[in-house]
Amino acid sequence: MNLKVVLVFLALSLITIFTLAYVLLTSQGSGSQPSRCPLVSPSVQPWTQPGQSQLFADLSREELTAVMSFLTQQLGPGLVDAAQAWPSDNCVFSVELQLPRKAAALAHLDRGSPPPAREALAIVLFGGQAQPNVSELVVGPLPHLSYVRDITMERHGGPLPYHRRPMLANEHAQMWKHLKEVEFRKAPIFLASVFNYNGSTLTFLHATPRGLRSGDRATWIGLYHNVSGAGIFLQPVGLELLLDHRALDPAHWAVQQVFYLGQYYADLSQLEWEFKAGRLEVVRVPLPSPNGASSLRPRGVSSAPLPSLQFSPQGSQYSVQGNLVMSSLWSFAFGHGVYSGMRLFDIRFKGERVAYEVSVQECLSIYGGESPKTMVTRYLDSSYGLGRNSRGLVRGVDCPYQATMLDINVLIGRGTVQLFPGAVCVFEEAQGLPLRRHHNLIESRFYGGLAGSALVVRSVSSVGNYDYIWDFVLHPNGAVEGRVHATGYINTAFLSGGEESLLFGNRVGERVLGTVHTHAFHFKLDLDVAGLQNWVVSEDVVFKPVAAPWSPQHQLYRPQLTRQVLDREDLTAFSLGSLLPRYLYLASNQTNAWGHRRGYRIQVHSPLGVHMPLESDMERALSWGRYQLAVTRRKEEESHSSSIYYQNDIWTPTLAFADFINNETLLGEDLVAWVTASFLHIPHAEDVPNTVTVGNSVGFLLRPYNFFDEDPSIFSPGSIYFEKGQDAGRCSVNPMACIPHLAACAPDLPPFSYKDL
Ligand SMILES: [Cu+2]
Repeated sequence: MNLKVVLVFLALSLITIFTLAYVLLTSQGSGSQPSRCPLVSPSVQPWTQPGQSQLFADLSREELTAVMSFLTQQLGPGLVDAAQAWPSDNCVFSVELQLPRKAAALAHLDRGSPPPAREALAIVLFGGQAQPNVSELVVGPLPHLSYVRDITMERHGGPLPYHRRPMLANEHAQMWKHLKEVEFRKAPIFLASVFNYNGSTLTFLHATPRGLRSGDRATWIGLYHNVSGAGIFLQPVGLELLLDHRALDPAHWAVQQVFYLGQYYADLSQLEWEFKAGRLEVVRVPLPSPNGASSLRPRGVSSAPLPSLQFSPQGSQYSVQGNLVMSSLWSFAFGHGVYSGMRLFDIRFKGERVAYEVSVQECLSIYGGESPKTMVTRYLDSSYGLGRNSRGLVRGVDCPYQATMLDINVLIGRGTVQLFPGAVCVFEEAQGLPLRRHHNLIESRFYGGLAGSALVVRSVSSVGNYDYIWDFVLHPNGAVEGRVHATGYINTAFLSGGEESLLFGNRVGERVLGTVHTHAFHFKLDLDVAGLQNWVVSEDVVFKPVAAPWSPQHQLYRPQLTRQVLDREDLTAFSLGSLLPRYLYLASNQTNAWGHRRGYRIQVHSPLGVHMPLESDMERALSWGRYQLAVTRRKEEESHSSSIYYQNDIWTPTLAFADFINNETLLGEDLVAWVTASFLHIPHAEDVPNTVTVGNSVGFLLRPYNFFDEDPSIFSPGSIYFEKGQDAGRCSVNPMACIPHLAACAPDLPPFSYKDL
């Protein structure tokens, strides 16, 4: 090869190298698109491994539909779709998963037995029978249905009287129709002049329970101004009516009482008559503006920057397969009861089960006020349906933008399946706080730490005015947290101006009283601490005087442990306001490397709650609220602490929680801890338009206590350690130093879509 050819070749090579370098350098410049990060939002995988259990998975659309058609066949031609049914009809009100018995579930999960039959629980309203009743039917086995078993008697100790039934859409709609078409016609001038009523500007809210004794179905109904796009809850007009709708034939319904500005009247005709005669004191309430106090439309600058985003440059560290969520540390199955809402099963840390079930049982609020609707209100939201009232969550607001969104199918109140797209979200929560850290300043210099990051599963129940955000949070140190935040609209009453009004809350609008109420939440924590056999242990400390051994004339007070095994249920029922032992844990008979019983500690995160006085005739139905914490022996017949039938008959509970506590031995038994978290809410100006989540959160924490031999988070990926003399800025030394390189890519965010309004 001659020199010329070599030079030309060299020149061409140099040009190519420079061109390539130029292209590469400029493509990383500020004006160009950065490259895409690896996949960051794991999509939901369908079931692929047949060995994995579906025991706790909610019924699928196909399963719900199959159960519905099977029941339609079995129950005969008289069955009406619940969406069209009248109280005098027979209809299937709801279908959901019938949870398997624990023994059968564990035999399958732990010992390879065949899975228990997958079954559905149907609640059927038999309004068309000679003795109208509610029946609970177990239907199975899925997918090839062959039997229907009536479990009403075994579960409730007798038939369920029909007056305890939940509300059908038609009954609800007919109540309003009755008011509009029968009652309002008795006072056209009063309604038009005082409330600007034009036929569509008023709407209604119910108080529950519906009456004053068992068998009643008479509801106090409050009227509110209804303006498109604004929450009605802050717009009471001051008029309330008591409608008796006990008769199965609405033709026999009647308004029994009318309340207006502190006075009770026989009916609206009387009010109209007094008004026309000029004898009625009134407060005219103008129609609220659509952009008024109760509107959530943004006010102020609209072009403000969006809140900061959290994203995982290396992709999310968890996966979701059907209803199974797995990370390198945790695995659990989740479900979403149509009534009871969020629940987790078979929660395992590094493959070892720590809890069989962690679930919400009830969500109660008790109101006080001058108006009859307010003073009788005790909402038990499980009867309205914590799952039924969930809806799609909004990316970037309700959950971090990159969360995995999961759909829910429910069958309730109508004969067809409803899909709530994205009503549950799973995400990693970067907590902006080290889980642990230490900067060693004494002797050798080093730093070790781990950023706090937890796996969260969330859903939100929008039950009428309020929104309850339910979170179960799994931390890298083996802790399991449950928490609920309350937000949404407060309930209000018309501010009559009477002297006593302010005994029931704060004024939050021109004629609006934010009414005092309690929030109480009940959780079931079926822990299995290193097996089923557990003990309850309390530990605390007392100061004991001791003469200093080396100088006996000096007395020291030194703290010393007290340890006690609480062996009976009566000792583990801690009433509201009583002192909880500072440490209370469930222990196994297994020991850790240091000879201590492996345990999980229970902490209740709640201010001092408020409970209904024991003298109240409704207290027994709410008796779980007596205890901030109670540990009982686990029994299948003590699966739930509340019942959906209490809302419409709160006076005769069939299975009161207080009866679970009957001094049985707790030594080496399968135990359930029941936690009440609650707070008092005195609404104030800043609850308008919505209560904020800040400060309105309660819950519990389950923490390992000698369960491990050391803090297991030392094995967590992402642990940081560097020491003096090392270059902490080098990626090979400190993984945190790799972040700028990893984060040079743009996260491949899912598109925003929302289809659940
Ligand atoms: Cu509240």
